[in-house]
Amino acid sequence: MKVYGHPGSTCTRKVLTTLAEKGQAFEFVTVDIMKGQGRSPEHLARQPWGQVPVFEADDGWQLIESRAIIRHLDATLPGTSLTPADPREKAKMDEWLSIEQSNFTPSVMKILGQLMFARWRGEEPQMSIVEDGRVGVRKAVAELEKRLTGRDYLAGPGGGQFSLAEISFMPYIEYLFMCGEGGLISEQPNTAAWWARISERDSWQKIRGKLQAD
Ligand SMILES: N[C@@H](CCC(=O)N[C@@H](CS)C(=O)NCC(=O)O)C(=O)O
Repeated sequence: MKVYGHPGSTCTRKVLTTLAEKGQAFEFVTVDIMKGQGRSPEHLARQPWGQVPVFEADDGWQLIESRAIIRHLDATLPGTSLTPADPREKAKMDEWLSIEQSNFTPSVMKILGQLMFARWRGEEPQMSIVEDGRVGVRKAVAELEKRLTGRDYLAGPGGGQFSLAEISFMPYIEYLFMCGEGGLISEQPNTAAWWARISERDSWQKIRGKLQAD
């Protein structure tokens, strides 16, 4: 199997973390989106928006969209399940994946767009956009904080189990810390303890930190 991606891409990292959790070997094909390789005709044929990641099975079957890919990998690969078996707890996992996609990540991207990408382009960050992003992140983190009261993970019975819900949040949280906005996470005790717990996993330690393609 192959993953077309970029090591610094948040969406690629969800797929790589899932594969690391499963202990699965695969071929990584770098598509250097920083150098415009996403816009090549070959890549546009795989991903019409020119984005990464793209998953390709051994028989050539392809799948785009990071959250669809990680669900498919978890459903089909051997290894510890990253999805709760109980239907209500699975629904909770899906709820969190949706909150991450619809509420948390768009606000994080407002912050990263200014404090990371604008700076890389040599532009002054627009702090009104950053503040707007902080408001959205605080709202989502307040919900994380409530959910994580007396629990270790977002979904699963009892104190919960590490699941795709955690994997979907991790790359964005790392980038909040990298651009100096980690306080949004670390100032909330349950969320901070959860982040410490999940970010020390071997799978994440393998994936995190790398920004550039080789
Ligand atoms: N909804 C897509 C979003 C993919 C996405 O935004 N990928 C980014 C990297 S994290 C990308 O390829 N950006 C380059 C571009 O948009 O040109 C997914 O979840 O896979």
